[in-house]
Amino acid sequence: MYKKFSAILLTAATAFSLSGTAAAADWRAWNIHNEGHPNHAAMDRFAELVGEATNGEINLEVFHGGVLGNQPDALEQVRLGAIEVGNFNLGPIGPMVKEANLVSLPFIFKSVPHMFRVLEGEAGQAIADAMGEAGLLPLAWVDAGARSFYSQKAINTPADVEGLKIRVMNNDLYTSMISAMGGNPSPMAFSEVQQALKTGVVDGAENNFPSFKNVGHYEVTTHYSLSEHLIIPECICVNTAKFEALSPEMQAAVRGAAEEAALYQRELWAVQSGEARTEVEAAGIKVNEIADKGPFQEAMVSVYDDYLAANPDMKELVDLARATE
Ligand code: GTR
Repeated sequence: MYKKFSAILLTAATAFSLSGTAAAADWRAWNIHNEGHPNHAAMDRFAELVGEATNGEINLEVFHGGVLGNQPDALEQVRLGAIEVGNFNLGPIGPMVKEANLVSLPFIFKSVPHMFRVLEGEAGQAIADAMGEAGLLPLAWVDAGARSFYSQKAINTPADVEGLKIRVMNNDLYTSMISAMGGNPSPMAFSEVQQALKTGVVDGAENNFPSFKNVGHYEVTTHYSLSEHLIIPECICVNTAKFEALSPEMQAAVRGAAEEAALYQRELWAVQSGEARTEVEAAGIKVNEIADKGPFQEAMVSVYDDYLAANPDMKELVDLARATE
């Protein structure tokens, strides 16, 4: 009898907690992108899916366009739990979570599918665990294509970068990367890059086609050179403590929503990155293929040597990535 009663109570409690009648939690999500970028649509979809999967118990509001702060600041906010969720690039996570720096080593991945295979393997698990411990639990990985250089001239060899002031994201690996080619690295927030390109504060930057297009960098440069030197994944990440405070059912609901939103993002990315390229070319951007990326890769040998000398414990992850087919 007692057993039956408690079972009924438990069922009622479950129904209650998933019915939307329990106090709903308001969560905020950070996103850097504006409308028209695949991640803008994917994050809106994530918010809808979270609402559906949790029966409204988690009400997720997405703040697009970086209005909650620049990326390094927003990362700290999520780690602290002041913002619950974010769509983050792993580049600026490297200075906070050493393992995440694997993906910021130039040319570490052979292709985007290779990058995903590495993330799905042991190396990806090590990165996810370390991020979770740092307060930034990745729920799903999303596609950010490959990053290439753009400026007022075509870049075909590392020598073409010599003397150029190139904006990079906040991570010492990127400053080393530019310095190794004889360029002058300039770490800067994404929101400042268009103006910096326009006024000549920097001579160039590097990014994928959707970001190059979405924030108007193509309006203030002339050449996009397909160096594809970095293939950096992004995540839908959540504050670890807030996620772990959820019931197992709610955790599964939120994770499931992130996984579905990430699949949607990858589909959008596949289509819209091609469209972004077509659009910037139609607007006058000259896109040049780089027939031989060998000289760029050779220029990165010193970046790897210095990085691994300072971080010998990262060798295992580098070897794992390289050994992944
Ligand atoms: C974009 C990325 C953003 C941000 C930006 C940048 O491709 O999606 O999260 O990292 O690049 O260059 O700062």
